[in-house]
Amino acid sequence: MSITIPPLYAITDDRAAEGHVEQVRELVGCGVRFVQIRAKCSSGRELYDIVVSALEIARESGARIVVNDRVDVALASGADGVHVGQDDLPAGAARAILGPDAIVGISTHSVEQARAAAQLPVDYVAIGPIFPTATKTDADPVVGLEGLAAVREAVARPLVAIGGIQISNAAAVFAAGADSVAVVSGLRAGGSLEDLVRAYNSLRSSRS
Ligand code: TZP
Ligand code: MG
Repeated sequence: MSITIPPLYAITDDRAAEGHVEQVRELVGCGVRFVQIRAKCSSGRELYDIVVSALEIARESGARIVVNDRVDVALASGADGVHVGQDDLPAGAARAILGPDAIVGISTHSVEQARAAAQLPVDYVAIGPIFPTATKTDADPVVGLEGLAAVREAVARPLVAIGGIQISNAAAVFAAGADSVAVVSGLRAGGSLEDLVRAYNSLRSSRS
């Protein structure tokens, strides 16, 4: 239960023109080393097939793949781990199912939730939305940079910030204490994906 998450944590997007496997291929090819497959519109069978194919791609470069929501699919596919929300299987149950070597991450939306999550057998705590986001239609209220800093004070676990993060505001997110930024739209703004990935990954090392 001690992993190093790279500064950039990419999440696949149901709305993208390319499917999830193609997104993983592109992301990994451009240097991303940690990807969450978030396929809210896929059936269990479809998600399983996506994750198996994504793992074949990721293994070539040592990138890690975690599955959003579905502990069963993570186990069956041999994924690196799972990311659970407040309404999914409890993190302790996910850990019991996946074992000590799997990555288990959890979404939180307040200081209280983050503090509680840090007591669970998780590898990282995610907090958000930091900024307004159109990606998650049922997103909780915005936490802001102040909320992120308060969570940083309260939580010693690796901290992943999510929600509305773009390359233009990511430096402020790292400065507020995030170890990693989880990004959906902020990787799809056009231009060179490789340059963008490099830019996100260089921000944490340059944080003051
Ligand atoms: N959880 C909190 S905000 C969010 C999720 C899955 C969406 C993040 O998407 P974007 O496009 O990076 O704002
Ligand atoms: Mg969930």
